[in-house]
Amino acid sequence: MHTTTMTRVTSLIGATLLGLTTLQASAAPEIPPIPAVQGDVVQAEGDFKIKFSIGTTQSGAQYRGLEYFEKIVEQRSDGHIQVELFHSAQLGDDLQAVSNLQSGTLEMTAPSTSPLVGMFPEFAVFDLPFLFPTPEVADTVLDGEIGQKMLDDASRQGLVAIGWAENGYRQLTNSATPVTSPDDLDGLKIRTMQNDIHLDIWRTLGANPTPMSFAELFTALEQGVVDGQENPWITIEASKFIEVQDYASETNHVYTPFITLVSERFWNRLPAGYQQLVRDAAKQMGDYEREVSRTLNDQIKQQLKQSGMQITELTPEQVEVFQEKLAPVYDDWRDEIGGELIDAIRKASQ
Ligand code: KDG
Repeated sequence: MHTTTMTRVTSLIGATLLGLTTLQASAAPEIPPIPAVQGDVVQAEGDFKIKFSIGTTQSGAQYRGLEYFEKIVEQRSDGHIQVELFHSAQLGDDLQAVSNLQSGTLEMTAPSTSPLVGMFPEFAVFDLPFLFPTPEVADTVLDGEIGQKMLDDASRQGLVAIGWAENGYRQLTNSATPVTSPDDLDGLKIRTMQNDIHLDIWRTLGANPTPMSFAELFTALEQGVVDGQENPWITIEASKFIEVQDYASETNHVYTPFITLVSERFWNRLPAGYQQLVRDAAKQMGDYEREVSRTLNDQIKQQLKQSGMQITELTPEQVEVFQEKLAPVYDDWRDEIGGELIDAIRKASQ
């Protein structure tokens, strides 16, 4: 092929590539900027270091929240508290990070509540399917009396629970088939969090669930150990599951919160002024993280579609089929979780 056509072809390819990247770039999610720090500098004795480690990746909404937390604490302590952030389970997955807090080798983490149900059975209420009809109802419950009591009750076993943030509504993905009804799940190997209610949910729907740490999930999907998994769109995108999952169904089947935990050993060393500062910063982090999570949720779903993931948006009738099939899960767990708590949360949804 002689040169002129060569250059024309290459410039053509160049142009298309440029077009694509700008499309991708133009589709880049608009993340709410990290807010300015509110509040005065807190005067207190001593210098401290906080290592704050999470299991989700650096490009997720949760890590943005941590960056805001770091900014608040360092500015309002006038540098006397230094914060170092870790992501992608660099300092251990949810359960390892929690035990590092108990032993005092790590100062803070913010896991999902689901893997902690073994330690805090009351958290199981959050794993009940279709419990929170909207994120706002979740906020009402978590920021209200119920949420505060749960934080107080979870401040034991060497931990201090100081706030909530949002992992979000979970969506099913898999590498085998589009899923529009429970019948399509027959025999599908689905990874769940290490949580008996989630195992019950996917067994009840007819799938073949396997509990597994989040840190092992991508490799298990890549190697076909499991066919599918379920997480919020932001986590699906940030964890690059599109590389190993072709299909997704917008099930919104469970709303998972993150809980902000501090090592009690570290907490007891902090002067009261700095304890209040860390508590305030955790609240502001949670509110900002929720804003990022909700702003990104639909944008990320569109971006996954643009990038080739086949997403099924279930009709209300199709969602109802899942809800009816999962109704027995409430009977299975009512006594263990406590009917009073379930009814109180359901009341908050009315
Ligand atoms: O640290 C990340 C975890 O909290 C993890 O639980 C995320 O939702 C998650 C999952 O599927 O494990």
